[in-house]
Amino acid sequence: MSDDVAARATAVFRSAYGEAPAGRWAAPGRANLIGEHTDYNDGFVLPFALPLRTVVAAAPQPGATWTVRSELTGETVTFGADEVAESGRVTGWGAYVAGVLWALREAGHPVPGARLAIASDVPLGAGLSSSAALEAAVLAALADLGGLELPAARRPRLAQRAENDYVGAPTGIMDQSAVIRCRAGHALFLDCRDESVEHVPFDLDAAGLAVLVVDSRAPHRHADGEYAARRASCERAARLLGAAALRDVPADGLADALTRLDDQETRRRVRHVVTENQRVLDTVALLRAGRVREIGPLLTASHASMRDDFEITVPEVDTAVEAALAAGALGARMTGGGFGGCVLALVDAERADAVAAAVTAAYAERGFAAPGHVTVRPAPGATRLD
Ligand code: GAF
Repeated sequence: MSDDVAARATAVFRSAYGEAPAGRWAAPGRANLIGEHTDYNDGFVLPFALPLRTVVAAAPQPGATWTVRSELTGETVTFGADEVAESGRVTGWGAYVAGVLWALREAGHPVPGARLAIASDVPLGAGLSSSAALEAAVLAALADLGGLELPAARRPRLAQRAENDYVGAPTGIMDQSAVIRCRAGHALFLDCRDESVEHVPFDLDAAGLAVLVVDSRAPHRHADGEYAARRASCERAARLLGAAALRDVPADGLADALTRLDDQETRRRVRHVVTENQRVLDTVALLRAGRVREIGPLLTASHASMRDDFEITVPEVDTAVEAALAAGALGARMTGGGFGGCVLALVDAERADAVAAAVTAAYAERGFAAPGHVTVRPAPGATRLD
């Protein structure tokens, strides 16, 4: 599939510009194994890269002009120095490209003009970080074309600036870190406060396991506003508790912290973040010890916390989780920002098809549109292909 998407990017480039690209760069989508809405609380996350990728084919062009063709829409967007001098000037999918240019220039990097063509296997709007994949692939292409000194560890903040300050989505650092820094066969244990990472082995094959990713196909309902509201609520709670961030409330200090908050909703939000950080640490400890099968209950507990305390799930994702567990999944949870998106289920490899069928049947019973599903292994992060 990935070879295919790379070939498609070349074909789009050739048809747009009538020549071969100078190179191709790929960045994956991601799933988050555990640690949801902890990143902007300076906490812990544990994502892994998916074998679904966005590929950018690119070549330099003279002057400060950038031209981008998208396979998906068939559109070509062109912008110049003015559009990337000020945030928000380009809208739609082109904003993710212009945002990366803007962030690079804001950070003082000279970026050469370029022609780009984009093809992707990462589904849009499924909560698998298609936007971070686009940002990371464009960033990799521009950094190489411009000969920029830009170590991988510094790239996520640049891509996040594109998303936060150019596009205007107030996301944390997880998605950009995942798509840039993940390694095949591993999950990325990221401390979102100092961006230190540990590549934790996540060897599903050795354990006879599979991760089934179910696309809930639930329409995103007010996801942007609800995300911003959750973030604001966490930041307010941290202020009330006199903490720099909710990361600073330890699990054994939770009960005391809850007594110091003034309303039930804020207490639920704080309880989710504090317990979720601890679940990430517990999951990492099990993975380090090679006890992959045993992480299931932590995944399921994370889902319950997102459903009951953080209140970011919807009936479709709850149905998928319940059906997967009833069909024998070792654990299951929604992954990503919420209000739709995907569910991941940890299953015995030979049960993957049966679990997927059970979820599909439960959907039919509830009258939901049929879900999508795919089994995945942890894949590599952003890279130059050729
Ligand atoms: C979205 C955001 F982009 C991430 O930063 C993160 O907050 C996630 O939702 C929730 O864990 O993917």
